[in-house]
Amino acid sequence: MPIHNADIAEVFGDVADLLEIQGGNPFRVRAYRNAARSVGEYGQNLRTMVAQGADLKAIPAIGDDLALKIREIVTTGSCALLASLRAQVPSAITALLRVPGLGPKRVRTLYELLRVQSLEDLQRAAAAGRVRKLPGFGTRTEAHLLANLAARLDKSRRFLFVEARQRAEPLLAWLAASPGVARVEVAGSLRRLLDTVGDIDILATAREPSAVTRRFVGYEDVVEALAQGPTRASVVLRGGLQVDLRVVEPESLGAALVYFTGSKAHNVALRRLGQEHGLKINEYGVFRSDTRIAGETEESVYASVGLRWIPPELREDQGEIDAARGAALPALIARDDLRGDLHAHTVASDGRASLFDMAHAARERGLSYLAITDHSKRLAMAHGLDAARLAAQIDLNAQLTGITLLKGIEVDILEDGGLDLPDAILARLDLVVGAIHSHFDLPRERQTARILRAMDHPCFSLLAHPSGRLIESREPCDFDMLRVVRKAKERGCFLELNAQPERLDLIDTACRMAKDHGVLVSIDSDAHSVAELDNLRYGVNQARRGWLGKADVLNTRSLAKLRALLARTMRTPTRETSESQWPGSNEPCGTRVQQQPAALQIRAALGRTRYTRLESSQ
Ligand code: DGT
Ligand code: CA
Ligand code: CA
Repeated sequence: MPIHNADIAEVFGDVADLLEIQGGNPFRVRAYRNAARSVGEYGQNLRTMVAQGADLKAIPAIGDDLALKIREIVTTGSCALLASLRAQVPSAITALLRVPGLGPKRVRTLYELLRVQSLEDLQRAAAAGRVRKLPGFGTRTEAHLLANLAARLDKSRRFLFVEARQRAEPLLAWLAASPGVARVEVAGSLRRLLDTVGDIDILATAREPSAVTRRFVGYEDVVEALAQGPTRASVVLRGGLQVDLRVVEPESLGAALVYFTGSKAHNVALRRLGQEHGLKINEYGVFRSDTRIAGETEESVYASVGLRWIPPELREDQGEIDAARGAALPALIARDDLRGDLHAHTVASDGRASLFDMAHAARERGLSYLAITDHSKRLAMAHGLDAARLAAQIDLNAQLTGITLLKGIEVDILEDGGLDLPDAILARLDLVVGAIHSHFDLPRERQTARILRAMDHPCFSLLAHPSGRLIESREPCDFDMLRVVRKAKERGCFLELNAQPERLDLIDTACRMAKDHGVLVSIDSDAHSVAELDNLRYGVNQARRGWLGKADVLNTRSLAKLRALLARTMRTPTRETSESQWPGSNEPCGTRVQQQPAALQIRAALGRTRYTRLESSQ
């Protein structure tokens, strides 16, 4: 079976997981993780590159050893290292890593101390109260695990949009190349650009339908044909994703597309509207008595009940039908509307490309500004940022044409809502991106208070990946989104829609809440490599699901307008400002920064009252 980039990425990811479970060298683990990511996002087909003898080391994060591994996987279809790791660690154990709340370290503890090897083992152990006694676990973690496991064991797996899209594209091309095929269209959640996809739905029209279903089950990636008939078939692809194909009559294509695009809730609402018009709407067409009055195109189906065509992203029965009747559908944002990106990393923190390379790549992608927002975590860097790095950014701006770099930071929001860097540094930046990277499981009241307090900081510009969720692997934090949106409105700051495919955070409904409150959303790549700048389009997908138009998005603004908006979020901290002010924040930074780590400084500077307020609000 031919190997795709995604397969190689999966092998490297599995190697990293297994090495980490075994307590392997963290650098080696990281090398495999980076390689997995890099290969997964690489634009060219590695199988072809190997066949052509191309230099695999041109791929970011791939050195000699990993290049050999890629060659091995492509030519033999397997990886000896992975096989030997698997022989040492029970295979079901990797499934444990996908349980929210379990990382390699905890999985290792579970395996070593309780011999837990599968989801079922874990459920038994947790139900018997044995998990809470392990080091690093507790009653609360155990309860979380039980809840997550129950959800996981009865719900079939969902796939990231990006993976489903990657698997679907070559399959669609394969079907489109079938003799006698006229149209091939994707439907279902994939067409609605949902962040996760349960299965792929495809519709086709063809002269000879059974020839298409035959060709479909013969696709190179099919591992199992679940059903095959003259007009429909279902298969499972390598990787476990199911695909349903239906071949329909051309005069029904529009009706079938509406039906199989869904969502179910949208269809139900549409059918009800049809009934009010004395019409029957199904996957074959729109009928009055037994006469077909529409169905060849989607437009004709919607028009039959007095509606404009509704973009698939909006078909969730969330008011889109009323909007389509009143000509009030939003003009949705498109990728080309974005003029810049306000969240990106470089080698100065955990990014993999230089400042220069990121700037060039952003310009190549049609962006006119890019905010460099490396992490605050390594405190030594705070000083680097202060001097060398800011200087480098300014120098680079002088050399660059066609793109402007903005000085930013991704600063950790500490457990108490303080920011992980001294105010004096923050106040010198163009924007401050605040993010939660720890204490994801605070109780709702405390989590909300923590975020609100961070946003109250006079230099706070943008709340990055607000919920902290990682799709299928970390649950969102529990906090009051409405209060956060209102705070953003009050402070004039912004919410991010992080475009990493496993984040897509804000979720669609939160985007809409922001829009309804007049809070601008920033669609950011959070790129850690040049290739990840292309994540922006996944963010745009999600924004469209959230009803956002060009005007609702911060980074559709020109640089001048953006600067003006950002400047308003950067108030010079002074002791006098009330509520949102930190004690001690108007100290000049110079000498103090050198004396002690920033976090200590901030903690020392924090007033006792604030702690009291946070605790008492619980
Ligand atoms: P997924 O696959 O879970 O990500 O979500 P969908 O929306 O792709 O759902 P799927 O694959 O089960 O079905 C595709 C579309 O077909 C769905 O969005 C609406 C339509 N559909 C499926 N079953 C029914 C049904 O029982 N009633 C109606 N009205 N529509 C259905
Ligand atoms: Ca589906
Ligand atoms: Ca389906």
